[in-house]
Amino acid sequence: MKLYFGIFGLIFFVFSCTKEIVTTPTSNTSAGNTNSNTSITYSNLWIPPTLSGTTFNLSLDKSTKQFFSGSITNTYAYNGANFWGPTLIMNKGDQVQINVKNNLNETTTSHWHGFHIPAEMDGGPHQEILASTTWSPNFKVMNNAATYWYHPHLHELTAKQVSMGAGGLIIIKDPEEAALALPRTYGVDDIPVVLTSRKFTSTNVIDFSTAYGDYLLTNGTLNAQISLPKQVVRFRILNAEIERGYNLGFSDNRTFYIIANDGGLLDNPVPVTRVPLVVGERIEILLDLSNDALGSSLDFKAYNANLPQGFGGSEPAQSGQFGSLLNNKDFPVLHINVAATNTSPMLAIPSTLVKNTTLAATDATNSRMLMVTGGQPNGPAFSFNNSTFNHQTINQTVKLNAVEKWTIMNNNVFGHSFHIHDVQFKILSRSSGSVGLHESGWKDTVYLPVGQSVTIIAKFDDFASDKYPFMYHCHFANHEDGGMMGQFLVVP
Ligand SMILES: [Cu+2]
Repeated sequence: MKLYFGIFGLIFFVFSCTKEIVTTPTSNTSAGNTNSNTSITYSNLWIPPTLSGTTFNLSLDKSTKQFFSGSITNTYAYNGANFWGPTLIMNKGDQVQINVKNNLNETTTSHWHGFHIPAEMDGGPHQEILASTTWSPNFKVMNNAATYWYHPHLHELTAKQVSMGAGGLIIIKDPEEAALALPRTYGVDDIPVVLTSRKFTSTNVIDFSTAYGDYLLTNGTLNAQISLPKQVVRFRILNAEIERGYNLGFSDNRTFYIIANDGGLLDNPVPVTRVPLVVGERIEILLDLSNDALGSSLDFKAYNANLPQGFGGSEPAQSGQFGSLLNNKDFPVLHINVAATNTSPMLAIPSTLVKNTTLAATDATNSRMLMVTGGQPNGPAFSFNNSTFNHQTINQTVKLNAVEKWTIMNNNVFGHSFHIHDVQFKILSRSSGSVGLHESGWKDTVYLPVGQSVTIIAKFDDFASDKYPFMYHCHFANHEDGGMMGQFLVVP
């Protein structure tokens, strides 16, 4: 049996490695400074087009992308993209309308991840968009300037539709952010970096039944490279994976600066050389290229080898449901070529950003506890408090304007990524003893390591309804589809 799997694994590995990647005509070949023994053919990073204003028209369509030589790959994408969708740019305070046309032949939904909006506009599992119909939510943009995203959230089809490519970024702008000396020329010194990986069958069909991909897609681009000006640049990074976490850094181990978490800018830039990013989380970073030589290159990398058990993608297997060619190894996510400084360069890291209000444990008016359950071999799927998601079951009821502490305990078998709709929260404490400076800002998604608990605090203001619930769930789409999700009402 062992021999059989060994041979099978070897055949799978050799086969998978022989996929010939199709590159864009403008690509060039260069040896990255961490790949001196192998020459990688890069493709230019796809920068999603932008939509702005107060009316946004999205259509979710079947599409295709030529990832590899041979068969073209069927995908889902918004507005005619090959994979993924346009970046929506919104201003805080605007009343916006979004028209989402579903051109698939299956139901979908469209969730505005991180947004503080009424539950009936949230695009969760209850706001179904049937095939060939259009859903038109209308809401006021109340969130801080930061990077958010939209993606399907239909129960039991989220993993499939996200794996097929459905998703997009949302950038919110506000006056506080605009007043700071930060790079903000989209695609020039303000770069979207969406990380996800996919597994493909022998005929280049996306396999949406697995937790981990064999091939990294950065904005949907295989082996992505970008030319960046010799100055301070900003990355808006989203982990749009199914389960994989990332431990991000640069190939020369340089210091970079975290300036924003999921829901807004931090008080001050946080210098780091590595940062973990689990599924659904976003960070914005500043990368200082002003001292790099013109024409030099470096890699933005996932330092994913030898991470703790329970971190998504740390499993050693190279194939099978929880294996992939990228598991438990370091790999590049974006090759950077240093180009000429542009006309209005930012050349310094600001010392301060914004003054955030905060929530302290003493502000809490109520506490509740969630336990990660299930997920044992041959047992029921992962859940919270032994309650599998059911559309008709309200799991929690929160009073409007309550400030609540939620402790999520994970004395279970694997790590998770915990997301709450409606609110931005602060992480109060981790049982491991420390909340990282890199996660000290407003959050809507938090890493839940195995064997640990995390306590968060949030105010549930503005939107009460005795009819429309919000979701809380694991953001591993396969866990969420399996029922690791609950719903709460905010009541007057
Ligand atoms: Cu999970």
